[in-house]
Amino acid sequence: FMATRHREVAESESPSSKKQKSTPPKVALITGITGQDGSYLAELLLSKGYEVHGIIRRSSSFNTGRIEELYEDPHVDTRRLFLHYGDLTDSTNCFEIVSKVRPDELYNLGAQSHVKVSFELSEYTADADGLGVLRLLNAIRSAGLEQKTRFYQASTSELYGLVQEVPQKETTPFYPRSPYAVAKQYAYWIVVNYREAYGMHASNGILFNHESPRRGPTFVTRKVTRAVARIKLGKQDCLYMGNIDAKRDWGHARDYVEMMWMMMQQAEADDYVVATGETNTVRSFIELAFECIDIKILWKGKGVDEIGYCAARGREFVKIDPKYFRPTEVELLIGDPTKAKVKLGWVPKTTMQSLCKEMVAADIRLVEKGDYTS
Ligand code: NDP
Ligand code: GDR
Repeated sequence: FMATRHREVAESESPSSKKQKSTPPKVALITGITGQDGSYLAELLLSKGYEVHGIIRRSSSFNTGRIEELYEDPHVDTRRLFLHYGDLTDSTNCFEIVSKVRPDELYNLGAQSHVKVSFELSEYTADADGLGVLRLLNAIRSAGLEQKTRFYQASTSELYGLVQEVPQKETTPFYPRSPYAVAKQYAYWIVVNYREAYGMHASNGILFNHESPRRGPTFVTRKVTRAVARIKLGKQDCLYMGNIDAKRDWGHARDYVEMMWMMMQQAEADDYVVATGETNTVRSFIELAFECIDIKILWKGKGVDEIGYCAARGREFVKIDPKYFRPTEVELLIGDPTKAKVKLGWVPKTTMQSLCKEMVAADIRLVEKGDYTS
């Protein structure tokens, strides 16, 4: 049903291509609108009065669950959300959408975003996450929009990879540790290069990990909170994990998309770290999530034999499965968001504790409803 509706949307004419009335709304184009960040950003921009265009991929099953609430009937004249089929690996498609939509702001959030998967899909990841950015920048130029369209690139703390300096800030050298991060390094520099070469308003948001109840279920936080919910409701016995000693600077996706928008409102394009400035181990996130369902996790054993158990319940809940280890790991991420604080007024609003509680509660509701797909 949604797929049919999307086709109608993609083929219909949008207000930006019609004759404008009085003050036209700002027009934004979001790649990756069906993802975690894309859905929060679309909500934010719609709430600010933008006309929002999103690129969605053709899929054999629905991939629009996160933006279902925002969907508007294509036959309603006042609608402000428009969806287009597209893919960052298709240059012609990128050009056609950019030249048709003529966005004031283009947010490039689309990517094969899973670090572990990038070791298996290395070439595809390079194409979509690296060259995809070049395709969009060239589309803006070819459409003659380089002085109109502002560009946001979803850069990442994964660029820092092997620790060179802590906390990590805009000037910290990059040392990418995965095909994903290497592709994102190309993306980062092509954005800087087009800014310098062609005077484009193109910015990199170097965002540290950010999570939410909408986080994909194979990323670590959501994998844990979903498992905790399923264990509480008797749908799962044990949680199998990879490297639980990795440390991450976790924030909330809803807070972070505001910073994307803030970067685009600055007179000058620039690159910013967005982070909370606090770091925690995967192990402590697991402990916190289990605490939400009154299970105190203790640890015994070492390495792949380590086990998380609860003495009071006399049961084991967490085990290590080396299949989740990565060929090269990023052990420690902790960001210094001083520049974003000073120039953008960034204040991280959500602690890891409240984020974890919110995610566990949301997953319990989903499991209670019998929803295993989200
Ligand atoms: P998600 O994985 O949730 O969403 C990725 C989005 O990209 C989805 O909409 C996906 O579509 C789309 N996509 C994937 N491949 C392509 C392609 N070839 N062409 C067009 N679209 C594609 O990621 P997040 O929302 O978490 O992250 C958003 C961006 O920010 C990504 O670029 C990610 O690498 C980056 N980032 C994320 C961080 C985080 O902690 N979340 C931190 C730093 C950077 P579909 O739904 O069809 O799969
Ligand atoms: P990351 O996120 O690789 O930081 O990339 P992820 O949640 O996948 O991993 C975080 C850390 O947890 C360790 N880990 C596990 N990870 C997963 N997915 N599954 C497990 O079972 C598991 N066990 C331990 C990982 O080894 C890692 O150290 C995310 C993505 O959103 C990227 O797109 C983004 O650029 C970065 O965050 C910033």
